[in-house]
Amino acid sequence: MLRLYDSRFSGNSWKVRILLSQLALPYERVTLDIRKGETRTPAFRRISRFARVPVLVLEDGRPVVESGAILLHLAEGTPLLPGDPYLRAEVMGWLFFEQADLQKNIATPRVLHLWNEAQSRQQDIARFHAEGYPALEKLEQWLQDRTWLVGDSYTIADLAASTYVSLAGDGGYDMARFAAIRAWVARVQAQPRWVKLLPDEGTAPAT
Ligand SMILES: N[C@@H](CCC(=O)N[C@@H](CS)C(=O)NCC(=O)O)C(=O)O
Repeated sequence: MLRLYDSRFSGNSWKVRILLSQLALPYERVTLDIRKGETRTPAFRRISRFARVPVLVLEDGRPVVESGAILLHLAEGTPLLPGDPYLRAEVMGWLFFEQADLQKNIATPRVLHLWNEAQSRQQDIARFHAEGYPALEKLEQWLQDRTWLVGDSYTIADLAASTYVSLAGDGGYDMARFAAIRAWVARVQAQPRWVKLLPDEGTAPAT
């Protein structure tokens, strides 16, 4: 059986859980506590060369690291990853943009808020916002006259890009001005078998 190493509040791990659900793939879940250092143990580093979740261990024991790589691997041959080379490149373009421009700029302020460090790290948060807002503006612009990021159907590009964007408010981003993004996130979250980050979101310490 597939085995997913994740953590409860990890948006990158959440992407993989959404896709596993949407593809109806059974898996075993191993949830680590980042704050307790469980991603940095020698045993976990043998599974994850970057000492981070998510990691998907395939049925033959080989690990796949990096959320984007896991999504690409799982979605191969399904309608969530187009077969056409140009459309595949477009999907990958969004996966790279999400990692380079959106993920860290949203995830880090969110973690600082969740860990009650926002007050003491205001300058850091402002720096992340200064890079995150222009990325959100580019996404907003793209979505002005489109339903989905690539082609005319939902793909892993929408799944990957929407996860952290949907959590941006937790990191102090004002999302009121991004109407097209908010409508697109709602469309993504209405897809069949989409799953929430947590059943009891926000009620426990971030890990
Ligand atoms: N680019 C990686 C980022 C993974 C990542 O940042 N994982 C975080 C949780 S969301 C983590 O494991 N952090 C543990 C640590 O930094 O010690 C991906 O997309 O999978």
